[in-house]
Amino acid sequence: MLPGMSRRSALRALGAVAVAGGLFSTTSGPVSAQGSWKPVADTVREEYLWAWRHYVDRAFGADQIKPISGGREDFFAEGHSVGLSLVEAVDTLWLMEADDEVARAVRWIVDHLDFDIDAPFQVFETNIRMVGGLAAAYHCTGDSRLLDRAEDIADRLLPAFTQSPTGLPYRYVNLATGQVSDPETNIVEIGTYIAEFGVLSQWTGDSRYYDAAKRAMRVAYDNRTELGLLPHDINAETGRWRNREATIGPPGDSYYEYLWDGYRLFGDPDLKHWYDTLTEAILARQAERRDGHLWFPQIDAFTGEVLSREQSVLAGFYAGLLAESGHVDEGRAYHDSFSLVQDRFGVIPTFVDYATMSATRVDNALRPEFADSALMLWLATGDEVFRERARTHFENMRATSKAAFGFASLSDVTATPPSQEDTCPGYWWSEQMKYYWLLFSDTPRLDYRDNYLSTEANLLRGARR
Ligand code: IFL
Repeated sequence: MLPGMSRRSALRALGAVAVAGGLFSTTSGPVSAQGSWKPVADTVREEYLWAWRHYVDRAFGADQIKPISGGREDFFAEGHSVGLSLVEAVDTLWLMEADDEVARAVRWIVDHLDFDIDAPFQVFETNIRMVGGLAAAYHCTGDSRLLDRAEDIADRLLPAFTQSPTGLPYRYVNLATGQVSDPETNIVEIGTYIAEFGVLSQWTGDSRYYDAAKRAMRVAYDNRTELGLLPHDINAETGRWRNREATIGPPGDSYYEYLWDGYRLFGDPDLKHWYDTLTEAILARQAERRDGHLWFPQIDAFTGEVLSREQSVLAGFYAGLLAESGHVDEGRAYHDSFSLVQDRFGVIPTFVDYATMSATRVDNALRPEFADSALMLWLATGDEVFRERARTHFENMRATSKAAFGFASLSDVTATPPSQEDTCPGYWWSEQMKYYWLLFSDTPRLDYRDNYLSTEANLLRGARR
């Protein structure tokens, strides 16, 4: 059932109890009246536009604003900001119907964005953030100048693929010269292109993007171990594995995500077959139940031996991916596990060891994955518990990360109060605030039946203009 289609007569409200530091955990609360999510949506929008105004005033055109000092910082290359945060923000602003701000951002892109930069850019990050951000901006606004920019930057990334003997992309490419560097890569950085490159191929009629993305994914798949698993590190020049460890967290996560997404977007049966084969192996070999809770330890891809029971906060996305791809029970169970962590800490630490339920890395760089999978599970099931959990995630972020000029990463979620860092990653503008907005607003600008959000939450299908 798609929740955007049929409103429930009654919605369960968040039942909130305080945990350490005055934060909240999600409990099943009483049933409240229809429409109770609208104030939450309004608050999400207010907070987003508050942060946006600070970015416009203090850091417009910079990759990132420093939310505590109000300074600016580059992300891809020192001295070469490319407006990352505003590129990430366009489709979110558009979904929130902040049309003057969309126009402001588009004007900056058209007048100032220039990719002729003599510096190495990380191919994976540039794709998911810049190609994806510009493609989503085009999808939402229909302004063909944005598509031209997306094509320009994708063309500058292509040498990473075409100069590689295997088709696995190098990690870096110089945007001005096309010089490639660093073949020591991983399956995320070779396999997270097909959504952005695929829509570009679709929209421009140029198949080079799709073909390059798919070829790289195939190389990794063809090298799977006898257990049907993928180690996460690979050499782009030789196509050989560089390690033995399999993980559904980084740097493995979005390789699996894009197999499914490529199938969903383009109907390619190869991608579905690869996804199904690998997922079957992951569920059979890697899934572990502990005290009734589902987890995915790191294992040896050749023997199946458990190597580590640390769980990255980023692995939380996998709950949503499982649900989207038909494994709803497993997706729900994995989200339940992360919900326990959220309830324990308020804000999920970067790493927890689920065997001891302790934080093994106590920071959190405004990570959005728990909210991402809450949205995907809500779309798949219509169960209000996922909106409740996402609201807890939002309220706890608001309580801990809000700073003078924006929202800040946390250096220690276990401190009272949690300590902040003077940085706000670009994905904050694209991811969690958009997930919350889509969960709570019932916006007419999204087709809730048929849409697609990339790994960076760039909207590449489903905008209703
Ligand atoms: O860039 C973000 C994106 O979701 C991704 N990896 C990590 C980031 C957010 O945590 O694919």
